[in-house]
Amino acid sequence: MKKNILFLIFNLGLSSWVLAQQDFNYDESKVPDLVVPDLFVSYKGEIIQSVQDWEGVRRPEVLSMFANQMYGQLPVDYNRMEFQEEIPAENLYEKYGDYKIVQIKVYRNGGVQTIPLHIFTPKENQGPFPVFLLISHRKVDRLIEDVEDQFFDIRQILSKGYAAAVFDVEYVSPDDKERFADGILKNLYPEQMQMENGMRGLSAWAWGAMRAMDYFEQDPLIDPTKAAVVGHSRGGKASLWCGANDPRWAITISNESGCGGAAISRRKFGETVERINTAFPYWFTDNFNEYNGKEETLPFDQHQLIASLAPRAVYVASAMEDLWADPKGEYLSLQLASRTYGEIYGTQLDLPEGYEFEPHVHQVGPVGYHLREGKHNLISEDWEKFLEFARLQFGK
Ligand code: GTR
Repeated sequence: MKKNILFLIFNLGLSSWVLAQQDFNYDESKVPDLVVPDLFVSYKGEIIQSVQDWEGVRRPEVLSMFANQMYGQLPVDYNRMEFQEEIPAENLYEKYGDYKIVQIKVYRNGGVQTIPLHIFTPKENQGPFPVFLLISHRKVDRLIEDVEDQFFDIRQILSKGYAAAVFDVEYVSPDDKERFADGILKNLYPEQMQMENGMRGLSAWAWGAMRAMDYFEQDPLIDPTKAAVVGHSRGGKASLWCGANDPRWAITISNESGCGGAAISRRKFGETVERINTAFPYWFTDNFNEYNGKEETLPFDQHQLIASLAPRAVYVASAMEDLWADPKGEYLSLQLASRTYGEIYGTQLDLPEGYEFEPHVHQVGPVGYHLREGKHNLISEDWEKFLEFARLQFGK
């Protein structure tokens, strides 16, 4: 009986959520003409042509605008950090690799935050191994307990010679409207909570991935120069923000990150800025509310976040049934951003201009994209393509 009531409540919740999603635009003919800020004209009106202009002027000013108006600050100061390695009693992946948990302890102004980082390294060959780090908003213990799980496809990653690492955002900033400050915001950076452009959930998760990279840099089994940061959906928004700010990541991967991630905000297709700020007020900094219903006034768009990753490698993935995340907007963003590789760094990429709404894959030098069949999720098919992309980048 209790089970039935719970089931009913769950379904009512789910159907009202689905109904709420129906109120948004999915009609391409109602999408405004694509007029987005120019990648290569600075806020002062200077024309950006060289690597020096790009790295010295444009990229930093755009990233600081994103920090002040959207994602919030990414403080990088702390007093010290410690790493404590533990070998778990059970390793369900014994056949494929070794398993350890590293407790990352970060200290600042008398506060401390402990983040468990789970790392699997391949059995075959010797390290140092290239590594994939997943920013997970799903419970990591459950992902690891289920050997068949695809969201964090440990078996596939290990079999292809990569290390697989993951942390649960719960230990950095819980993915919860009420509790999001119960992590680094309370323990390490309380002053950020008072700031209108202060750190919130997504920046905190990006910060967590950076601390994992700090650990990789001193583990002899990991090759930190061959590291990919991956996130799905809300995690994909954080992985893009992390990769854009931290050049240590050779590859940045966003899976179905949609609004606030890879998708162009000005298209207002599927999820909108107002809707995301209302449903998830703790993901973005307070200033982002200024743009509710006014996407055209944003001083940037998401293609500029992706462009900030150049010349490093970037991969964007979409799913056909995931209209809420605007697959076409995700692709257009990548396609526009790819100009940076050509015009600034001299690597002409020629990603196709048109967008066919059928499954396709484009992997052109340091830029990759796929649209697969199916729903919003991270599955083995996505990992397979990410691993192939990494092989092309690293030659392994
Ligand atoms: C949705 C949200 C999206 C996306 C997604 C997810 O409810 O509207 O922006 O982040 O959650 O993380 O799966």
